Amino acid sequence: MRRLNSGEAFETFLQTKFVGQKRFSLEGGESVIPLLDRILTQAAEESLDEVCIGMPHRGRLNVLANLAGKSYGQIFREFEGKQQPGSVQGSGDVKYHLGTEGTFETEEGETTNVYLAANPSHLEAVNPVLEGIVRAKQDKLDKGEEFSVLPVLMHGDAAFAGQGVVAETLNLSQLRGYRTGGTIHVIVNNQVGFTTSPSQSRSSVYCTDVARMVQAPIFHVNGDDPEACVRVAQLAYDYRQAFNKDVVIDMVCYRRRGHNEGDDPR
Ligand SMILES: Cc1ncc(C[n+]2csc(CCOP(=O)(O)OP(=O)(O)O)c2C)c(N)n1
Repeated sequence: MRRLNSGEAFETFLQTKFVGQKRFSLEGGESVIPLLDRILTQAAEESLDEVCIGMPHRGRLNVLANLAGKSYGQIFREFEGKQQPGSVQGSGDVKYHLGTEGTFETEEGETTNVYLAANPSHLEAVNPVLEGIVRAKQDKLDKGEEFSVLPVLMHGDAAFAGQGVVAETLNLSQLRGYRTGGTIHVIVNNQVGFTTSPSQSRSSVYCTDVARMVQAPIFHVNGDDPEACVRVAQLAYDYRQAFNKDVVIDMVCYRRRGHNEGDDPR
């Protein structure tokens, strides 16, 4: 409840304070914040070494602020265009691409490290990069089959169905040379890709059908029911820990605004 409130308050604040500025809001899909909170809390309680997240632009600022421990001050400064002068991209767009490293803390004070990979605009390209980063971290820890670094990949519904690299990365997931002990995939399924409806962007029934190629369990959950989202997050986490295989959560929600805040939602 607390995470949901902070997630929502964060979006409302930015919408009021930085009118019309691009932020790729999470409005309509805020339940992903308590969903991720469950995964991170569980990881902290079970003393996993780290949770590594790869994600697209949508909801990124919210995840950075509410889960990855980046300060509000830093994010607002970036909104005001006062980011590092050394930044390669002069435009304010850099804020959706930057990664971070932080600490996640549970209500009881247990902690785990959180790593958010930097990503380019090219959707889903971060997937194999994140897996490689996780695999390298696991190899360095040298804990054998413990897989104590947990990869979490977030996706948009259109991108998950549309980008070939999703299938390529799933295909690597069980190979000795590449495996990372199971990735938790979270799809923020707002049922639109830019301006394209599902009926015009995929031939499969579900946006997650590509994950059936590795027989991953797929949970379809109502994003308007945060408690259900938290429950499937727990199930997905438990599945990953028990079987060390990929698992998918398809959180069906909506998008309140346009693709970004410069667009008319119509
Ligand atoms: C590889 C790639 N193709 C196209 C684009 C242009 N593009 C940016 S956002 C977007 C729609 C993505 O829709 P979805 O994955 O459902 O995420 P949403 O924005 O709805 O959260 C597209 C096509 C891109 N960024 N990367």
